[in-house]
Amino acid sequence: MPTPSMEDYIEQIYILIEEKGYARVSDIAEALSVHPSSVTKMVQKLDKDQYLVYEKYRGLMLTPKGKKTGKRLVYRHELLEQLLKIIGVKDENIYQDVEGIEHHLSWDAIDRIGDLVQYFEENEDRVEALRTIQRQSEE
Ligand SMILES: [Mn+2]
Repeated sequence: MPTPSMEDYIEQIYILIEEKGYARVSDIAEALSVHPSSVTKMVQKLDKDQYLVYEKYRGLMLTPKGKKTGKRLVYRHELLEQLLKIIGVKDENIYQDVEGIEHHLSWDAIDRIGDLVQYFEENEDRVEALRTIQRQSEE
């Protein structure tokens, strides 16, 4: 199992490759606000654990294992953003809150949250009922 820090790197590398077709050490460092030397170190570890293949002058490529993991991590992040949005968390708090919780939930919990998001999305009245409770508790 990847550590929280490894998860952040895999997630970010996956996003960069999806968006630009490649992920350079400098881009990863910028996206994660870390020093390039930390990226190089982590990339070597991810290579050793077979999430990616890293060649100094050719860049890096995710392995099938790395792609599968990256895809799941991006899904998890997006699902948690959806959840926080549905339950009425302010937009300005959503990203940081998700970054804070995403590594600490089991995949079982993620699947159940997936059900909950679906429950609300299937019927707008359910979201409205929640908003009614929220308005009451704000009084
Ligand atoms: Mn994230």
